[in-house]
Amino acid sequence: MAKKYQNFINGQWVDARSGETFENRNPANWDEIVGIFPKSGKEDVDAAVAAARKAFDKWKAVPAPQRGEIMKRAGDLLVERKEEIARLMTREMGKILVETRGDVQEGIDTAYYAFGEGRRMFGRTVPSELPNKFNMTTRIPIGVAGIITPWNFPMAIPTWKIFPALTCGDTVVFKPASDTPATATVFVEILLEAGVMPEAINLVHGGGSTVGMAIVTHPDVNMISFTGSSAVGKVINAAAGKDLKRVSLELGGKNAQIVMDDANLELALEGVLWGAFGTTGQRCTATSRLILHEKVYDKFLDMLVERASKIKIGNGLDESVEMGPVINESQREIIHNYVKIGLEEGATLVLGGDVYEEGECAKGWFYQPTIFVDVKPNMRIAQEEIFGPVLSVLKVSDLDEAIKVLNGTKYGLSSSIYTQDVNAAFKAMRDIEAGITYINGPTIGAECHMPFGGVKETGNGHREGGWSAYDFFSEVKTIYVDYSGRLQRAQIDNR
Ligand code: UN1
Repeated sequence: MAKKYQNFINGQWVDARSGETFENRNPANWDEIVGIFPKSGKEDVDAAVAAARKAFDKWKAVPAPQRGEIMKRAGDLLVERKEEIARLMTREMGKILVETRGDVQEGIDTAYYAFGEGRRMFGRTVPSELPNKFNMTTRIPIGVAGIITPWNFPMAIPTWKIFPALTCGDTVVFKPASDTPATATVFVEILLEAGVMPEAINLVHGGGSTVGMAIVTHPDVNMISFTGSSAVGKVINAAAGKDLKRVSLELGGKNAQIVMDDANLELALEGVLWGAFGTTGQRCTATSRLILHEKVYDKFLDMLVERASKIKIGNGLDESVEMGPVINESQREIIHNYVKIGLEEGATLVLGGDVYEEGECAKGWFYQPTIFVDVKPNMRIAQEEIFGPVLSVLKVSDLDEAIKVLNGTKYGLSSSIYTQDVNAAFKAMRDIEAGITYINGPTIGAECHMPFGGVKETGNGHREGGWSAYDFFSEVKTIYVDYSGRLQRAQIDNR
């Protein structure tokens, strides 16, 4: 009998009001049900928002350092339960254990950052233009935060948003992806055990168009933090914009790794294998384009195909496996459809290009590591986010062309260049249009205390991670204290 999970609303574990449920299955073995979850609707969101709204005054009155200590305890509990959560996450969304452990670790790191931030949240003191007057800024909480998260980082991404929101004094309504509701539930259990005021954290399971949109359009939700596709991000931004909600969007990418002719090719090879096929290519930061200098093109391609063809595919719970399944059947169809599009556009497949159904893998949604060459910059497989283990290789003749090709998409999240030439590296750092640039490292591997986000259609200018998340989840208040004992008119009495 599969485990039955519930929503957490107004301090209680409850079913959806409608009583409806949905199943969550293992993408490596579709026969295995991970859990049964409430299929919630607007009425559940209304109850969750009402609870979060009511809790706001009390939660924001808890001193920030104390809120930070609660996040620290949550981090300690994540440490204790790291292995158990990693195993659950692998069963729930398929990525290999090494990576699900890393995902939990990212949550731990984010918790410990929050612990420190609870004692910082700096404002500024600034001189006044008038005598006997004191100017300063402080950070104040905003209210109810609507948090909508994807399935590819089921622990890390919720922690990126919820730890800063709670540390800043906001209360939360959290809708995790319906492909990864179990990991999200464990996170909420941990927050409660750590001492978060129960009504301050509300969990509502269900679909994006129902639960997600009910959160986005609810008049009592003050801000939305969403990670997902650019298409959905635009819908959310438009809907939330009507009520002037604050919105942070972390959207698609078409990240590229450049390999110059002077690069350390072994290092660049390790980088692209990890960037393109890690997490089965299902990261916003995944390397989906490889831009190769013509002088190393043939050699590097041989090295790459040789290594990529040996990637061991299978159930991520097996420690020897290097690449797990993709998240679900419809995503696998999207990936396969892109392979057909690539072939129709005239690109050449040099590896993979089909589903993978050896042995036990026939029970899951596996796809072969896939590499296209002869890709032209304007092809759809070089422009659109595929979110799977598909790499498009492009040939260029110099650095300027490499950067031009890299910049030539509507996205701008992560980017990478392998070169030993310091001049080329600095030119790339300046000219690449992306929120994140790695020199001699792959496009994946962001650290939780650094700003994370992208330019162009990857987002709307906000950054997650580090101090920038605290800027998003709090508002600046400007304070003037006049201790002159008389009316002092700025711009007038001092002129
Ligand atoms: C994502 O793909 O949505 O840099 C987040 C990385 C991870 C986070 C990825 N630390 O790849």
